[in-house]
Amino acid sequence: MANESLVPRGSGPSDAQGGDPRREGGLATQTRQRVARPPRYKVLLYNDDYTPMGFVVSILERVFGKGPSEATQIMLAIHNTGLGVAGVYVLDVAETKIVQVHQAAEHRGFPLRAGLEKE
Ligand code: TYC
Repeated sequence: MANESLVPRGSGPSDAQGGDPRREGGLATQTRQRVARPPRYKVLLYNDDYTPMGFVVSILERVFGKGPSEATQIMLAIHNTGLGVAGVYVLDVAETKIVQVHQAAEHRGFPLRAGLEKE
């Protein structure tokens, strides 16, 4: 019991080298903890000639949680360069955001498109 740490592996300084050998009965059992870092994906928005700027700003605010100023900057960057990054997420979240963009755009009859790119 006294030998059990409440600190999760990977969060203490000694875990960087795989655990304190003094806690392993004298055996130098240095195992490296694998910390899973799921891949992340950029959600891209593409420019088109018909979707109103205000609609793209509102999508960036409502779907991607941007404030009005950042949303406007991203929209203008897309307008000027052809595409831009709306946010970066794990795959299932990124896919859900893309569906939300396409549903909202289709509902209003706008051709706005979104896509994915691995970070
Ligand atoms: N180019 C559009 C316009 O001039 C605005 C726009 C910006 C459309 C970003 C799509 O992802 C987009 N009304």
